[in-house]
Amino acid sequence: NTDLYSELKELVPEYQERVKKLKKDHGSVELGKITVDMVLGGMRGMTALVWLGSAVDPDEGIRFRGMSIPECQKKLPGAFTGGEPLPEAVLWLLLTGKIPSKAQVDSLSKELRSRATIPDYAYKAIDALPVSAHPMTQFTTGVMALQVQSEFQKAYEGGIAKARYWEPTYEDTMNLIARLPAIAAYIYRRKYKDGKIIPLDDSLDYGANYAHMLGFDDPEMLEFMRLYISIHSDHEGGNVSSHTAHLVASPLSDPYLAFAAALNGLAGPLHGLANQEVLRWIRSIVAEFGTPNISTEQLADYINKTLSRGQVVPGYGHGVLRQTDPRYTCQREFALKHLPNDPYFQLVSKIKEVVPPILTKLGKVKNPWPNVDAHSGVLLNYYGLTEENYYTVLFGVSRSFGVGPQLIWDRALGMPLERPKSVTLEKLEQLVAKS
Ligand code: AMX
Repeated sequence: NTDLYSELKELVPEYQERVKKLKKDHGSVELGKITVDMVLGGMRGMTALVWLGSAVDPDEGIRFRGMSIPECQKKLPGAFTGGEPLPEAVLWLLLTGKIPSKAQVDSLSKELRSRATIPDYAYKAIDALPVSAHPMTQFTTGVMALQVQSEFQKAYEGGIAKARYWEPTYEDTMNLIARLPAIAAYIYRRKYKDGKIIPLDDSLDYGANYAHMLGFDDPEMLEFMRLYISIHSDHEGGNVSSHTAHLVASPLSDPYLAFAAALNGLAGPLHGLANQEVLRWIRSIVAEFGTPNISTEQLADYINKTLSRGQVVPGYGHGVLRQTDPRYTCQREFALKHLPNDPYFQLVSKIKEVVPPILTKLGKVKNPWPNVDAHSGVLLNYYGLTEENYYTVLFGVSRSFGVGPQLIWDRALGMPLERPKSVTLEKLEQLVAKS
């Protein structure tokens, strides 16, 4: 079966049954304690969400439906034998839990291309903003304009039954994913190039097409883009962008509304904007010393200077991870293969040696190791995508591959409106006094 919708339709009753059984037979099983630290500490470690597509192990990092990044690289179809996983393959895997064949992936590529028509008013909505607007502001605006075509909203107004909510959610999600690259590429070309739209190439897969529409045709860049989208797709459900999408969709806001909200969370410097901050910080090091070729001592001084200004070292640390992010490692492997002599890559390698002991010495940083954002910028910079303020848009396009499938499952599984309990500070003090 090469049709993703039919494949999903077959799975829905089985998953619904599993959720029903969990609720009926085990609804009152306790999963852990809630401490004051958790309530005051951004809910770290609190098991509070179900997320089907992926899970993050603190030491081993992300697994997509149980598969590590190296396993995905081995088992998911690429554009050519031995190539990086195609984002379409990751989408199929996240949605169905099954490894797709090349024929299934090719069919999905085609389906996404066929859905990629952009209404003119979406470009006009972006044009209404000054070119100086941050690319993420322009991106959210474009996504909000696409919302006008929401199938879910139309179906809801038409009185669709609850059991069928997931069907227009699927339509919206696939349309949204399909249309993001053209919107995102338009923003890039408007802000940094001649403003002319490069049309979709019917012979290219999703990742390659996005690079092509941005204006890049080097096969190595196309391949990096496939890897980039695949590894940035999903990172379980509690991170700000994923959790935001799930929360905002929970009162039955459609996927466009939910995803635009997710993008606004991704645009925060402690989350997705960190990739922009990393390259900017690396450039500031190079500007300070006049060269990327600096000694370990010079680098340590600069890191300490950053910290003494009360700033964080961007690209280091994580809310869940406690080891080097495998998304960092696979980008490093890509760089070692394709650009081992690039001076910026060599500086990134040096930073990885010097930062962790310094952060560890602070005594408060739970994870001194690099995350995904510590690496992506130098690779993009090498291939000519040098405008770091654009980087979070690439992350945003990719994140739709993880958030979208979960929104479909949220509706298929009848997930309710999300509404945790808050307490006042006085109430918290009373509760503590009683214990
Ligand atoms: N540089 C300096 N200080 C850091 C640090 C870093 N890279 N990472 C953590 N710390 C500090 C925190 O600011 C906090 O200090 P405080 O107690 O004075 O407020 C202390 O260490 C404890 O923080 P933590 O429990 O280790 O981290 P967290 O779960 O609260 O936050 C994160 C995680 C990612 C926000 C944090 O590590 C950070 O700010 N990193 C830099 C920004 C970054 O790279 N973000 C991208 C993360 C991945 C992503 O979402 N794309």
